Amino acid sequence: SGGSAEWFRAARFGLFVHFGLYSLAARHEWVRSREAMPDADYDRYLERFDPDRFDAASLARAAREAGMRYAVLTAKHHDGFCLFGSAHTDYTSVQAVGRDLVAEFAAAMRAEGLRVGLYYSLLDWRHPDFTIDRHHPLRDSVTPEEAAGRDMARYRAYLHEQVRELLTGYDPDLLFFDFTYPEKGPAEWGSAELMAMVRELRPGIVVNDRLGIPGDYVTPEQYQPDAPLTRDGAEVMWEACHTLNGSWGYDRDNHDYKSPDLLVRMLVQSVACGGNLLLNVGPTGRGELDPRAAGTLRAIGAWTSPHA
Ligand code: FUL
Repeated sequence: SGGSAEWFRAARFGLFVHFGLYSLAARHEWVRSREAMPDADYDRYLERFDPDRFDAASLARAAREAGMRYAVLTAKHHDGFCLFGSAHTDYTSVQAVGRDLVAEFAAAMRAEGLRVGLYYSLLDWRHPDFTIDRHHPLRDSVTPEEAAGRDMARYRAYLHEQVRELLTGYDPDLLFFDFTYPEKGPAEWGSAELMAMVRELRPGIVVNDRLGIPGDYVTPEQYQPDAPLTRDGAEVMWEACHTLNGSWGYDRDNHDYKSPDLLVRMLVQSVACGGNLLLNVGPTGRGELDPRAAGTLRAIGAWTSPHA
């Protein structure tokens, strides 16, 4: 950590943005795995992908007016689709629609004075070398021969090269890796080497703890700590991430929203316990905040900056 992470400790409140092809399905960001969709089925969303209402400037304004000081965008979620231009895959928003959404996002957030974070999924349900695992959508239909042809070392190289692209292309202030599970540990991701590369290319960057090795802060998910968090007796930086309605990706028919009042109390409790709150929105398939999400951010802003 060190002094360069001070902005993070002081920031208190950030916006998480889950946006990708799954936003078009409008039910859950895990839709591909949950419904065991083969590539051809999931490609329907790619064919229709047109984020004509993804307006990073208005997203940035909404975040600032809610009292947020940083924002984290899913540069690549588990489905493998990238919102940035990559020399290592065509499976990107740049190839699909000629738009680098990570670049748009980073510029817009900085213009509003917010720090820029990028979420990058370690899981990749599209990459041909990603090892079959219990979350993979094709887990039941892949033959042993196909699985045997997969080379995790090649995937690892891809992962490292893409993180390098994010670091050198967008100068993020924070990286949110996601995630490590018991049967796929730091060895699968080359976590130690990856972390060393990150620190070398961007000293002072803030990195979360989901590479399976210690990072700069810990990430309770959908769980609200009610006391400072400690590791080996010492307080650690933390950030609780929460959805508005239980889904990270846009979920059209889910009306189970947390009230602004509850969210403000969660923010207060995070601050009181020395942590941050990273509050998620899932823009629609066209890229805009739906009225419920936008209204929630405005209502929180009325509390954080009542005279704005
Ligand atoms: C989890 C992911 O599997 C969810 O889709 C979401 O991105 C959440 C923040 O992290 O581990």
